[in-house]
Amino acid sequence: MTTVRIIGAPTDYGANRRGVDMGPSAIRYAGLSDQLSRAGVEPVDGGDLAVPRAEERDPDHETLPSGTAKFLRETAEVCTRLGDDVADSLAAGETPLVLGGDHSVAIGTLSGAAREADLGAIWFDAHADLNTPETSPSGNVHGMPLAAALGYGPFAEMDWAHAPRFRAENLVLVGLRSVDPAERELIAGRGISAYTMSDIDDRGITTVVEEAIETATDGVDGLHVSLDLDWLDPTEAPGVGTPVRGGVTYREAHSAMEQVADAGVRSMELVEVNPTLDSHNETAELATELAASAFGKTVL
Ligand code: HAR
Ligand code: MN
Ligand code: MN
Ligand code: MN
Repeated sequence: MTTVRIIGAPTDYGANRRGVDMGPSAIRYAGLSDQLSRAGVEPVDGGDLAVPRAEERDPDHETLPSGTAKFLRETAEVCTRLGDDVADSLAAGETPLVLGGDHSVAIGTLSGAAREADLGAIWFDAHADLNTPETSPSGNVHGMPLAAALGYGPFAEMDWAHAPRFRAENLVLVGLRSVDPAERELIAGRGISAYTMSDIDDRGITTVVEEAIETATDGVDGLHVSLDLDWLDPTEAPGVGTPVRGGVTYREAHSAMEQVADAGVRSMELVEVNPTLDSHNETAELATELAASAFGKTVL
């Protein structure tokens, strides 16, 4: 039986709106372990990483020669420990499931998951998360994890940020509807596969995800699934910090997760759940249901 190791990473360093640090509690409270058991995997909860509250940290954001990345030192510190935990879990034969926290935690997940294996990733997100400190409109690191993992811009000098065996050729973005100009250039210039919401409208979720799996898994050892809950339409997932209208439906999201379950998930993360913006914890509940689908839960 597959063991899924739950690793909480309760950060909100990477986002403007506070409260996403409560994501791991909200997701657990919504019944994650039960859902995973029903999916036929064995959940093991490793608890949360220690993450100092932002208020206790230096409010001076690290200014790099070429731009700003808020709380970059803190992000580096958490992601380094998270990367080690993810790598240890994989080495023990488990499937790590990281609970964010804001999407900057993906820097840690990817660096750990791509340490001993060639990694492909599908990024289910309204956003491209490809900004560098020099191109970011906000300075928020949750808009930068993919640029960090791939070593773009000033991240080239930051070894902690790299995912050593993860290449742009095996990255696929799915569900885009908010992309900054510099991100658009990187997608075109670095050969990153990307599907917008219009592609899903035109071709259907099944075809898009089928192609995404093919590209992400081509020639690699395993698949990472990064699920930013703002991928879904805000009517389904209101409890996220940066909602963008026009996202996927409840059923499209499940269908996509059922497809990745068939492909096999080596590591996964659920990020950007902000229970303070939610009603009755529904976004966390949705996250648990989608994780169960991704780990093979079926109706019959
Ligand atoms: N692209 C914008 C920025 O870099 C917004 C990032 C939005 N945040 C996320 N990422 N939730 O998926 O500031
Ligand atoms: Mn994101
Ligand atoms: Mn997003
Ligand atoms: Mn480098």
